[in-house]
Amino acid sequence: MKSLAPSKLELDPIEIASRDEICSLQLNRLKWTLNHAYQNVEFYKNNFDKIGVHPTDLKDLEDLQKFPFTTKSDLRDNYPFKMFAVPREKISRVHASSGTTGKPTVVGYTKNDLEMWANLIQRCLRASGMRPGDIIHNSYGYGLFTGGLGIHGGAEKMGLTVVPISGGMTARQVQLIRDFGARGITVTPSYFLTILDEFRNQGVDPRSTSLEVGIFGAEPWTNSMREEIENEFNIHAIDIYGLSEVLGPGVANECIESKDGLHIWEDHFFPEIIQPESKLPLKENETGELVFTSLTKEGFPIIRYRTRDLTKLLPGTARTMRRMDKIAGRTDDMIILRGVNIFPSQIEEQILKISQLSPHFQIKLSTEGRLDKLILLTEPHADHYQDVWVSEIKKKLADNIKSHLGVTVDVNIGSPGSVTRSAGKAVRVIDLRKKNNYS
Ligand code: DLL
Repeated sequence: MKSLAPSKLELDPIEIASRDEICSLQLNRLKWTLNHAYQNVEFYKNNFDKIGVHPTDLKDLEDLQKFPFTTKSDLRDNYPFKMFAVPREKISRVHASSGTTGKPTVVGYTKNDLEMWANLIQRCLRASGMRPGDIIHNSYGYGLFTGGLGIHGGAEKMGLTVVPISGGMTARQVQLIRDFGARGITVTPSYFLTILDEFRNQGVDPRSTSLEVGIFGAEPWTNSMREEIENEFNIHAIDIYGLSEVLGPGVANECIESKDGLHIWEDHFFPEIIQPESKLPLKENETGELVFTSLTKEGFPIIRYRTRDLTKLLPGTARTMRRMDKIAGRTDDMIILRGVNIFPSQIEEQILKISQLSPHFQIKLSTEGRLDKLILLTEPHADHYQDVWVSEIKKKLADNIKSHLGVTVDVNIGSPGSVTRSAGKAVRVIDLRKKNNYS
């Protein structure tokens, strides 16, 4: 595959500035943010006062550790608009995360915030190999979810031609990718696999399209999945990360020339990694929960937000800004099966080692007697389907999971197409033990 990396001249100078320059910008912006939040959001004022910290206590970047964390339930308690730091009339747009339980989390953006978001998406698209004039097929959902409109704003600003198709209507997705000749696609990796199936259903070789780059995020995906997608489609598969509470897509992005983790746009977000139980800070290269503080947001500043995402911080490579490793999973996605901790991404890796199996899967947890049970639903590739080897493959996958993850699971191989598909984020785990579903 040819190199699509931008030249140094195309980058924002801060992307490759010295660490000193980045840190000094962060310190100034952090001071501004703490003050802005304290003066304008009652929640932050009360939260800081409760433990006796004041924005003026921040003298260097480490001092941020003195300030309290913010959690999802804090945002819910302040539903809908109480976390806004500007009068409601200054908020140009709201987004909300659906949330499987209780109230959604509402976030708001001023005109300047939307401008900053568009600039960062532009940075992400450029790092992913897109160039002004390209066509981008945007299959992230439009609406309250930040994926569709977030990408859209930055793509237009960059001078791309945007196809705002959103999720769903899979046959139409294939038709428009082919008819319009998109160079890039933005979509969840699981929905992209569904699009891949549709190419095959229509008898079209997925390697024959104009697509060169896929920018995948909104859910965890492994490097094994990258390999699978890059081989099947002959494209570059690039990771984009973000969350509504901090921005939406565009908090961090991989660079096409290195594909070695996601560079965090540190001029706008300050990352920390903490040990989730003790909440103590961890060092570079130590895996824990990712925590973010915004540095420039006006409408919805966020201080030390506990994302629940598990990763580690790494030094810069293609950019001087630090990287985060691919997300291993979420603290609330972790399955504890008979005392063993498992993430769906570890199961994904084992499935992808077996060439006859498709990458679609779902995990069902139930209780049998006193024991918890994990049933793994998978399916073969349509063109590999032969009854004769199903029991052999079942055993192979169960054995691999047992030896790599240390748990016994029941593997169920259905017919091709039997695993439920989604047009956005995949629902990987159905937990019947607690009688509620989460993804
Ligand atoms: O998913 C924003 C987004 C849209 C990101 C499109 C990338 C592309 P939320 O719905 O608030 O926002 O969900 C945020 O999704 O805390 C992670 O658990 C997960 N997530 C997002 N990107 C990635 C990624 C959007 N690249 C939550 N890898 C986050 C793994 C991701 N997980």
